[in-house]
Amino acid sequence: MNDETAVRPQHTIDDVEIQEWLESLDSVLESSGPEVAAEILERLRAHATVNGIDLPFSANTPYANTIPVRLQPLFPGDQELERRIKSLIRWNALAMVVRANRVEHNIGGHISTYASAATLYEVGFNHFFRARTDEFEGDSVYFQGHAAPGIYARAFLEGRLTAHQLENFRRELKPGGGLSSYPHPWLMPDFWEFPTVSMGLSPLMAIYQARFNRYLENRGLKPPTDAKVWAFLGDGETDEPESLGAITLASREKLDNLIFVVNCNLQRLDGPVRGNGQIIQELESAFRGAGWNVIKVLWGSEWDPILERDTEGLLVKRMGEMVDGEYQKLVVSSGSYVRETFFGTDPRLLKLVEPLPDEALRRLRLGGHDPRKVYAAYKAAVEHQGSPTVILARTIKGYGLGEAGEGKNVTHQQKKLNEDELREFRSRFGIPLSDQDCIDVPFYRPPEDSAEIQYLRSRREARGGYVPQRKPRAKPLVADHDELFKEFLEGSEGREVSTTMAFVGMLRKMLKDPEIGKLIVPIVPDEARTFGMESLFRTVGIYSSVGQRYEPVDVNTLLYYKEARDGQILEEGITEAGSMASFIAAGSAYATHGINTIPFFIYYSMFGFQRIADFIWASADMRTRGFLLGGTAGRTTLSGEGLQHQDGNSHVLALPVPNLVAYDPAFAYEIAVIIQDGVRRMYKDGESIFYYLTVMNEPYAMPAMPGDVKDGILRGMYRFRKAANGKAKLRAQLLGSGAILNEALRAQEILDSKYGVAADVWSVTSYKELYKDGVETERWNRLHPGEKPRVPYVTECLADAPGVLVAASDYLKTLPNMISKWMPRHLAALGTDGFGRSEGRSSLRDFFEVDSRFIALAALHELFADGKIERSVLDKAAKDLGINTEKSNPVIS
Ligand SMILES: Cc1ncc(C[n+]2csc(CCOP(=O)(O)OP(=O)(O)O)c2C)c(N)n1
Ligand SMILES: [Mg+2]
Repeated sequence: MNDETAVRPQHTIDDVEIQEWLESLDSVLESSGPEVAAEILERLRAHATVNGIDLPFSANTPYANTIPVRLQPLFPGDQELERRIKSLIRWNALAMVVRANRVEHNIGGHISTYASAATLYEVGFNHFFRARTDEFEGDSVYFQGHAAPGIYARAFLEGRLTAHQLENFRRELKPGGGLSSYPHPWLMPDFWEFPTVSMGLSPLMAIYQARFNRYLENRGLKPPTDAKVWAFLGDGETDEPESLGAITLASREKLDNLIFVVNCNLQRLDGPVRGNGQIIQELESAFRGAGWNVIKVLWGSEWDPILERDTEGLLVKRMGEMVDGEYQKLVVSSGSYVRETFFGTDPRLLKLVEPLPDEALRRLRLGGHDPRKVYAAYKAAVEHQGSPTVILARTIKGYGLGEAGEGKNVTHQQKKLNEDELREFRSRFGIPLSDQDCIDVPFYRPPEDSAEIQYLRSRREARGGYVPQRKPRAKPLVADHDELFKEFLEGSEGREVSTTMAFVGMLRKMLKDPEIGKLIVPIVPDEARTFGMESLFRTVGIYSSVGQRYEPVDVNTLLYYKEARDGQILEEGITEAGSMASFIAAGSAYATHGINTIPFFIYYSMFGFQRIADFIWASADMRTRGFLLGGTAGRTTLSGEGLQHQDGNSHVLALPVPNLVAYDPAFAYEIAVIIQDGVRRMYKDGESIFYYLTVMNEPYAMPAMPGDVKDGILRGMYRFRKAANGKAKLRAQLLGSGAILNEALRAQEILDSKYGVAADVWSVTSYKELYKDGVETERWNRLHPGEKPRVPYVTECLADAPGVLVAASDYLKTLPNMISKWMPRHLAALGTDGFGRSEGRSSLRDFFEVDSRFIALAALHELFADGKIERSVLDKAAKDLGINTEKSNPVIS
């Protein structure tokens, strides 16, 4: 204890004093309004700080509703009818899951997520979500994946899905079709728009979607509207780093077209989200700190009169004291327990609820289950300007399931209800089914002319139609773009350029094209200079919703950093996930906006699939179109950077994405052919595919296209250069990809000049395409044994190509190996399995054994194995080529 505190008189807080302060604030509120009250509090805070009072920082507000009763708008709907409709949806959603699991044990499905979120969705459906129409672009709604049964159940009442389809929930392969477990546009392309079930992706995608909507407006590609992006998330989901990872972008960009609704049922799959804390308060401070408008919807209307009686603020204080684990327990407890545990801490609190019987205490609703509170929050959110809004709505997981799981830790997995539980649920929600009937859990839809169906239809009509609904509306492109790409087929006339430079040249030209120029969306995560794209800064500008408020430091240079409201480049900063979310928004605009934007997302190739593969998977599901470009690709082509940067994996990681077309091109003309064809397939023919191309930074002369090899380029391989001496006795076929094709060409010379081996060199542009063709051919032959067998393309290519086979790429050996079974002879596969190294290109290629010497040696070894050359020739070759046969194994060293 220091002297100062020793002499200071001890002063305990006096309730009377507090009361006086509160009363005077109330009177200011009444006489002068909230702005003046806020100003006074702000001044008090400043005064306190100046006088040395160390006020702890808190971004939190009390554990109370953000919107006070006096500011609550009137509920505009027929509350009773809406309750009945919601009850029917609850029943049918439950029926879907229960029935599905009766027929097929373990087929899964979730009851409790929708049960907790029903009011949050129904208020949205009846009063807010606007459909996409010819006149209005519509709102974009990201539904929580596990709430899908509720969304289907509503579509059933709307007459959009049949009982047969509901019956086949999670049984998509049943005759007549079924319903996918979660929102998958790939599987239900007329219904779902946004894949959300991999948790954490949808909040980030929604933020970038809202931002992209503004981008389209600021660039004049669509008129400004007040369309909203709604994202519904679970409170547990917010633990995914992606969920909150971009919230500052949303506030920085003032995305008041974005609304998050976090269903705070305080539980996730295993148990409480924050048993020992308060997830709502935690989220509030994170979002408020990030500049969001936060609306807490914690307490239902039944609490209002009690709160009104509490003139001392004791109840709100008590509400803020409980941790979530305790709250969860209260939910499943009796009224007397609530009285004792919650109110019993202070006689004054007990007095507040004295008039209420225990049953009433048990039935005190939470805010997220009260349509009036939810409506008030949504209305405030859509009217709010200048920042995005998050609604933190308190609910009960498994609401209405009673003994079958309400609020219990096991509720997430609950898929079966016994007869009593079904009857209880039926009674609680007033479903007109008899005791006997309800145990069969039939789907129930009232007649078309019932008040419920009429009301539901009229509400949707007023909002423009049904949601969700996916309706691609963009008109196909018409031009063939031959002229645009022609110059790139001609080669660089000896000038050394990298494939990245060649691509950037094409991008520059595409940006000027009258048809597609405006539609191109270049996306970079702080890597434009790496790829030599800085010239685009000046020509098309970097998108900034506020333009450029400063004079750039390099304004006097030709390529200065130009930001503009109508800038075309999305310079995302260091966020591959965010950039990918922009890619998804731009690549799906043909469906969401009816605009054929063509995204080109170029990034450091190692930080693509390796880091954000799940977003790539989601974009595939969403039928996103566009081009992903893995820059600085190739494990030995990217020199210096080492283990973390050198990518020898991405083409393997691209394999599992079914609708992704992947290429590892070597030359500019290959890229031109691939991109031109890609634009045609995606934007003219409307194929639901997207592209992955690796581009590299090794400069070399780009040859002209050797004849018409377009078909081969697209199908995955073509003969680039024949052997000079086709009559030689010793023959080889060398397959190279990307920058390693040049090594194969050098090996061709070595083999010819030193060992009399005549080799043809093939450019393999896509092992994935060759593989797809191979497995597809095999399958067709298997299923059509009576017909003339088809031949895999790779077999066809090599059928008349004599000699041993060697393939080399800058990626794992598994790529050539996976197609070797369709080759006429044994294949020696060279590749870059292992960890990269900080080194120069030639040392790296020596280390990974993929340079021209190793390719030549591999060919000689194959010839030796075939008995075509002597062992001594092979040994001497290793020596002459300077190959250390005892060197370390790159795969595991
Ligand atoms: C990335 C990812 N990890 C795990 C899961 C599996 N999973 C599905 S729902 C769930 C719990 C969800 O809790 P919460 O977000 O709070 O939603 P609630 O159902 O409570 O509304 C988990 C772990 C998933 N779908 N996605
Ligand atoms: Mg939850």
